[in-house]
Amino acid sequence: MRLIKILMIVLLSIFFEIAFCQNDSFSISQNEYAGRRQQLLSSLDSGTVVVMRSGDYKMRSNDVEYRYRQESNFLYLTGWRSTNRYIIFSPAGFETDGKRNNVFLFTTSQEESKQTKIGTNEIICNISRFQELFKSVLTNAKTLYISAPDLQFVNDWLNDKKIFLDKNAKKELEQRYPDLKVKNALPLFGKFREIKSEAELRLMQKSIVFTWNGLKRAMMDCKPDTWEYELQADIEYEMMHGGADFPSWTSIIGSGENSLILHYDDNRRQMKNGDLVVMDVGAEYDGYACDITRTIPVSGKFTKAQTEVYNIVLKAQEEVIKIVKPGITMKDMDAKAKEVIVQAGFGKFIRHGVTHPVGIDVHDIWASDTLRAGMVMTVEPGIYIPTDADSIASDFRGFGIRIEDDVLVTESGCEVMTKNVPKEIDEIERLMRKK
Ligand SMILES: [Mn+2]
Repeated sequence: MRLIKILMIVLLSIFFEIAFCQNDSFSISQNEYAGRRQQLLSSLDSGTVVVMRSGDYKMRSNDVEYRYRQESNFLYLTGWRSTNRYIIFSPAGFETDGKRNNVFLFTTSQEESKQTKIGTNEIICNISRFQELFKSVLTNAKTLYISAPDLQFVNDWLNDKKIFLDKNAKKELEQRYPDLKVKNALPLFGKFREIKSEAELRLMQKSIVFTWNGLKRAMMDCKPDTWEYELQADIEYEMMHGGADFPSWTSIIGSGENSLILHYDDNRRQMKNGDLVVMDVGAEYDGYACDITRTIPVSGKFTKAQTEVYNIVLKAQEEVIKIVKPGITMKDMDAKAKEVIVQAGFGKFIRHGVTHPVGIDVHDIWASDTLRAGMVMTVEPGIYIPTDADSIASDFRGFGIRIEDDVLVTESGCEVMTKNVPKEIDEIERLMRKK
């Protein structure tokens, strides 16, 4: 009996190991994180030090915090998901515990220390050693780059005083180390983060699948008298059921005149026959976002005026996607969308740019706005016609239409990562008939 029990435990642990590894193949590997740290390190001049702190908890209301989200660059370099962590990069190196190290990772977690695979020039230290090591590393540094998400602007409105915590910290450091220049670390990361690895693309593709499942559920559920929050629930149900961390931002479900408000997220309106509803949503899966918008008719059928405007937006989107390839700029993309919409006579109803990068952040960071293979960005033209637009026939007024896909730049052109999410009018109407 005992032997069988032991055998069972062994078999079960092998099974879990396999299950865990399979799950892991979607995640960013420890090697990839270590590679990213080495890449950043080797891009730095020898007199440079980079210091980074993790993100902090943010208060929602008395004693209640928002769910924790790691600061994006910290996440990019470690995969760690906790607050009160630090990293120091020192290309010159510093002798610690009998060897010269260039990267110092600070944590209190045994688990993180055990799981994190470090290179020969890296060391994991307890947080209690941070101040001592930081001071030592700074003694010979010329430039210090800081990523300090908690040192931000504070408005002391009682004394009518604006307090810039990061500027004050910088001033004090520069006084203490007269040869030191303190700079913001943010611009260091764009050139690495802008190119997505295979593993990153797999995670984004996962987030797209859950978001698409949600949009499909919402399209099939939508009818007159449905509330906006019901569609939000449909979409977020599929995201969370799929294992997403959370929606990457508060889902935007804007119907009727709410479709004209770009960042409307109250989602409290009951939808009426004849309305359009803009759904701008994206899951965050294992740290990676996607960003998809679909605009659908609440009744299940677009009106004639809605069809006309919708097809102009769709054409603008298709024309932009056609020109996407390495060497093209974001400005070129904007110009192309504008050209199509202006030609159709709706130029004055453009309200936003046609693209932004997507990745760890839903509005991700790039170092340059010229496209390179491996970049992912949205293509999202929109037309928004206010109710008082008296230059245009009345059945064209009072609605907004946006269509948004996520596009990967390839060597020869591009690939629409969200291509399975229907956007042709007949595809949407067909799906909405399937209740
Ligand atoms: Mn977007």
